[in-house]
Amino acid sequence: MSRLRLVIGNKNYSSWSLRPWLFMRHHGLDFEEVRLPLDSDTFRQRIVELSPSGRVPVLHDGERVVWDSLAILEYLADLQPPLRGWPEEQGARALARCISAEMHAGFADLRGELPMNCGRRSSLHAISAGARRDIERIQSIWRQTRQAHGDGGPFLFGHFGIADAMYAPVAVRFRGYGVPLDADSQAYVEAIYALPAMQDWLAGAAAESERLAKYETIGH
Ligand SMILES: N[C@@H](CCC(=O)N[C@@H](CS)C(=O)NCC(=O)O)C(=O)O
Repeated sequence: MSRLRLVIGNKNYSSWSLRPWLFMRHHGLDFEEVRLPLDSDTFRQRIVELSPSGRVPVLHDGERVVWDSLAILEYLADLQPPLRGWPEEQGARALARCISAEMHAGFADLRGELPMNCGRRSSLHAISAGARRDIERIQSIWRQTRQAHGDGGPFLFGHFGIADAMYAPVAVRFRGYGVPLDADSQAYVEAIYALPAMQDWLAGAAAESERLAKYETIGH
């Protein structure tokens, strides 16, 4: 039995769950996955004893319980042997923390209007000024980070790390809702989709049968 257990929501919809799952799968960590479909009786019954916040994702490492996607990513990066989470160089590390925190706490309009839905393949007719600002800001973060630190590979700091895990759900939103992107951002979205771990998540999402109307009726 594996020591690590990650409790997640639906792969189709749970953007917060995707972050640590992708990081764990990409790094080849052995873990047990417990999937609780959002808005279900199973979720309501089981989450109480699994997650102090009542939300997913939550990681169990033996007796230790770690919740909140960013805290989980940091915890995983600190495991022995350590995983490549933050870049080494201090300036790059500070930037990686800034953009991850900005993602964690911000972009409310984008989140509200373009919720992650892995199965979605149709454009939105109308996007609010606020969501447009979020989309521009994210592309400028990606562009500037890749230009300054992206030489070693196709990810924000070259190699896949915590900042990429934080932004992976945005790649799904951009692709699913057909958001037009600049060439660099498009290439970054493709790099996220090309990860074998991402393909595994998407295959899991495609196999799910639950459909939540609040995510499926947007812009139709
Ligand atoms: N800040 C948290 C947010 C987690 C969150 O909002 N999770 C949602 C699913 S994606 C959830 O558990 N919703 C269930 C509920 O609120 O009942 C994180 O980063 O993990």
